[in-house]
Amino acid sequence: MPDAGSTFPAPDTIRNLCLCGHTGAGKTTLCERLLFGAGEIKRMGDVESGSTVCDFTEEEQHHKHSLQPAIIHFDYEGHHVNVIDTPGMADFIGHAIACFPAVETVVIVIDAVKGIESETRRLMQVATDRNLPRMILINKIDVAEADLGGLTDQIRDEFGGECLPINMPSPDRSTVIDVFETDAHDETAFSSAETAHTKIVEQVIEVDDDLTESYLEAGEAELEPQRLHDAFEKALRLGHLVPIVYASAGTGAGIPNLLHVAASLLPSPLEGNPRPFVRGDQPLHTEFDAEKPTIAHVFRVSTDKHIGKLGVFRVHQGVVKSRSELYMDASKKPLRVGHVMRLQGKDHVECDAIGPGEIGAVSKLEDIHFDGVLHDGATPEDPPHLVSLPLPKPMFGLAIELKSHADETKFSTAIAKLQAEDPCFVLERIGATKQTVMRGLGELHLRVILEKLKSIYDIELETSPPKIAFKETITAPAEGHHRHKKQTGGAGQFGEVYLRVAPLPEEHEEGFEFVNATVGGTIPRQFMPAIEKGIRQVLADGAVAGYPMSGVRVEVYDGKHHDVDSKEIAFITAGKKAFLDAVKKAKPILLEPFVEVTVSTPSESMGDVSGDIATRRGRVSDTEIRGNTCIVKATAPLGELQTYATQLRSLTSGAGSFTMTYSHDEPAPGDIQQAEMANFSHHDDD
Ligand SMILES: Nc1nc2c(ncn2[C@@H]2O[C@H](COP(=O)(O)OP(=O)(O)OP(=O)(O)O)[C@@H](O)[C@H]2O)c(=O)[nH]1
Ligand SMILES: [Mg+2]
Repeated sequence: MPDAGSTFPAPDTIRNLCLCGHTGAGKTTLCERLLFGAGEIKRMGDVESGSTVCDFTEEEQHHKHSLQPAIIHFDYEGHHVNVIDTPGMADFIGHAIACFPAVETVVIVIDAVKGIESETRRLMQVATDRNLPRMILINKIDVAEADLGGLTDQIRDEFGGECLPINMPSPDRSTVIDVFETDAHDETAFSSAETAHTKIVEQVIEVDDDLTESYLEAGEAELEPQRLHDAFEKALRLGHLVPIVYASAGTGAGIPNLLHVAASLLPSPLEGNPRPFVRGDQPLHTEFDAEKPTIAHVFRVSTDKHIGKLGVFRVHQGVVKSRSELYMDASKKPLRVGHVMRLQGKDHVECDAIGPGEIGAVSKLEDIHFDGVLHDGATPEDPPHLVSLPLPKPMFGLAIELKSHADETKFSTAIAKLQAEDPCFVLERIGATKQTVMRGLGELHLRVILEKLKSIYDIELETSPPKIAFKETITAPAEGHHRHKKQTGGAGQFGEVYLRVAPLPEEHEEGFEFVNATVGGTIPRQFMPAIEKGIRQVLADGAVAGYPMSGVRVEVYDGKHHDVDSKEIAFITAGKKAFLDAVKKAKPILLEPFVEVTVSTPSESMGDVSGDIATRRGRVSDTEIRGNTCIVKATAPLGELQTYATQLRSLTSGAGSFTMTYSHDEPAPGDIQQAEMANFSHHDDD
């Protein structure tokens, strides 16, 4: 219950949902319609003129696509509804997935004309894996060529018979007819309202034995609406039902029904599935109770031009109050929460408190970060955590250099901000190639980052395809030996090491194992860390071509020491050289990274695209034609794809796009390995 001075909605009146789906399905336009329908805005903006509430950044208005999540809220039928509009382009899909922990329902929006697309599938899968209730929204029903009946069948074929319409478009598609709550007999655009009603009721009651029994005995008339409602929530929670709804953000058809479904039918926080919180390795059950200690998960960090860093969170327990103190993860430093606020696109509405089950934001907290948990600090050693969602791993890289070195400090501040905002953007210094590389999910992703660096931070970069970061490994067991002896003036250095190396399986987590198998104190225990240190230096710097080495087990089995001359430094050198000696005989090879690429191309270019992938040592694993678009899936060496963006543009007259994620490592072609190894020389340092 709200305490004196703080007002927030009761958890059973809150609904949180996110709209996600393939780019262009109409999510941002739908949000505009929802706000308009709920009376929050007086005029509807549109994506073309850049006047929507959700696509409010300069980059979004320029590209006419959402590039980051936007949060809106409205009240409807006595309920407080939060909706997250997410970007649908594959390059920015990490942002969409990152919002899943904040909502009870994932609404997958499908374009009625284009049908099921690549991101539709991906998002359905992630939401299912995460055990989140799903709803499918078929948008653009106004478009005459849309085959609504055909698409509905296809959805049921592909995603399962649990996908069932809870409303149906009218024959002229200007409105929709509810078929779940009312036993309608109106005419519909396809199939019939009666059949749809029977199907949905029968699907829902299956989750409740008593309800099934009374239905079989007395028919629908005896079903109490509340019990049917509870069964509906349960069916959603279990994934036994995925409701399908129809709408047109363009004409407004189906929007009143969608508002009603969102506000009153979809699960409240109390009716949703519990999130996988843990404390240490124990599951932690959170309760939407304002009196309990605060647990709020930060699912997004953004930078606002006027108020700076903004942490957006979802409260899973307790309350986040203005002017309070909270802790972030295991940090012992208290965070002073200034004002908390609710978000409406770019606007912030300040309030006293964000209650349990709600979504809110806090500004000016430098220490807040993505995927962190805000809590009251009662158990600092064992703070609550949310099991992280697997986000796509960024693999598309660009080597960068600052045009002006005067920008260096400015650049590191800007990059830190961009990284905090974007869970799928990384900047890394690759020791082996001495390059600084930025990585993202695709070419457009990095292009937008370069645009932001220029427009917001006034920084310009030179970019080039990065050199490939190979990895070294061994493929056979071998033995190595080194006796290090040095006499410089008075004190000498002495250490002797015998060791064996063997390849480790690819799945090995660290990729390195060090075992002391000496007996009888031939090498005193205190020198083992020095030997390991020497070996780790080789692992980091490379043994045969200057790339980091992994996948090696090392067993030190014999050696000699000297009471006076054996020092740490002597065993570091002996370990290093014995290891190098062994690696030379252990059939060392270079591995190159392979990625999984998903290319979307107009169907007529499919042959060219597949042929081109083959010339890049790629293997096509799947091709699928959807309307005029073809999706080609392949695995290929990352090194062959560095300039792929340009090539794909020319193959498809600019219409193709692709994304890639890390797949696995494979031995590099022999000629490349030989050239890399021939170019490498050790700088001896003893
Ligand atoms: N005919 C018609 N056009 C629509 C409808 N909804 C959206 N559009 C148009 O479809 C295009 C894409 O709409 P958006 O709302 O930007 O789509 P989105 O899903 O937000 O796209 P991303 O932000 O890229 O993920 C725009 O030109 C809209 O005007 C609809 O119901 N009917
Ligand atoms: Mg959008």
